[in-house]
Amino acid sequence: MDEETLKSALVFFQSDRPSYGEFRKGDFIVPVANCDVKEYNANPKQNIPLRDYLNYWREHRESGYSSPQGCLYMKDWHMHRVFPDHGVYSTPLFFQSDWLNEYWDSIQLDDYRFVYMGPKGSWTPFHADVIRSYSWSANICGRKKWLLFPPGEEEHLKDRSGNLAYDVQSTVLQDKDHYPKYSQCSQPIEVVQNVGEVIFVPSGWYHQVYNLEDTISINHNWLNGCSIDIMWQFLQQELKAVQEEIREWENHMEGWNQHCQLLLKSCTGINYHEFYSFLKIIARNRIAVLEATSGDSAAIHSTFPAELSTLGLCHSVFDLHRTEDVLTSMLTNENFGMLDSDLLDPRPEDLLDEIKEIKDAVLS
Ligand SMILES: O=C(O)CCC(=O)C(=O)O
Ligand SMILES: [Fe+2]
Repeated sequence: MDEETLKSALVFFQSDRPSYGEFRKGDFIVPVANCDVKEYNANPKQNIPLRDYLNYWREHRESGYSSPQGCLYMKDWHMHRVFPDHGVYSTPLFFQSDWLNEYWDSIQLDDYRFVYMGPKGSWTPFHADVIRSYSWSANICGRKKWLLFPPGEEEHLKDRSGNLAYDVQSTVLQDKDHYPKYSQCSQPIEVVQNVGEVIFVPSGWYHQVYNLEDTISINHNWLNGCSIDIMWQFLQQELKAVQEEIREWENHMEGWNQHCQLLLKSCTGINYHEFYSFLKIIARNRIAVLEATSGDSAAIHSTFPAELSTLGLCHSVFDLHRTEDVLTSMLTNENFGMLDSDLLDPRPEDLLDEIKEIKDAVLS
C-alpha cells in the first residue's frame, strides 16, 4: 500500500466526522496481539489506546517494519459496539441472514463484527472460526494471503498428542515423530485478497492469514439456518470432549453435569441452556414476522430486526423449519434432558408447538 492510501485509511479512522470526533482523540482501548510471540497456539494480547497503536504503526513502518515491541496486530476490535449507528458499512445481502449477531445484539452482550488492522508481516495463526461460524472479510486497504484447508484436513496438521499446529508453514511439521500425519496433508488453497475484495470462509475450514501489506479489514462471523445443524453437532462434540476430560470425577462430584456445561461455555462461549435461548429468540423473531404479515391486528406491534423484512417471508419460514429440526433433535438428546427444566421458558415442547402453529397458519 502506498503512503497516500495508508494516510487516507488512517484519516478514515481519525477523521473529523461528527461521530468520529472521539476516534481522533484515539482514546479507544483496542486489543492488540504480538505476532512474534506464541502463547497456547495464539498470540498474547494486550489492550492499549488506539492512539498508541497508530503511533506504534507509524514508527514501525518508518523503521522498515521492525520495532523493539515486535510485530503488533490490532485485531478483534468490536468497533460496531462502540459506534452502533456509524453506518460505515452495510452487510452484503448474501451475508445478511445472521443468527449469531441477531442473538448477541438482542441480549446486548457481545457481537462478532470486528475491525483488524496491522502492518505488513502481521499474521493470524492456524485456526477455525468460533462455534463453526462462517466468516466474511473485506479489505478496506492492503492485501491478505489466505491459506485455507477443507474440513477434515486439520487432522493431518495435529501433533502426536492431538494438538493443532500453530503455523502450518513451520518446518517443525516435517518432523515425522512430532507430526506423523503431515505427509498425508494436501496443499492448502491459497488466495490473495486485494483491496476492496471480500472473501467468504465456509464453516469448519481451517485457515492461516498474512497481511502482505499494511492492511485494514472488516471481519465478520455469522451463522444461520444453513449451518445451525453444524453448530449443534459441534456443541455436542465439544461437550463430549469435556466429559471425557473430567470423566473420572463423574461419580465423586456433585453437579458434574453442570460443571461440564460450565466448561463447555468457557471453551465455546455458549452452553446448552444459552443455545436453547438462542434458538428461542431466532424462532420468536420469525414468528413475529409471519404474524405481522398475516394481517392479525393483535400483531401490529410485533417487533423484529429490520433485516428480516428485507430477507422476506420464505426466509422466515425456512428458518423456522431449521429451528424446528434442531429443537426436535435437542429433545432426544440425553445431556439436554439433564438441564434444569425450570430454567427453560417456555418448555421446548411448547416452543415447538408455537412454531408448528404459525407455519400451519401461513402455509395453509
Ligand atoms: O485477517 C486475519 O488476520 C484473520 C481473519 C480471520 O481469521 C477470519 O476472518 O476468519
Ligand atoms: Fe478466522
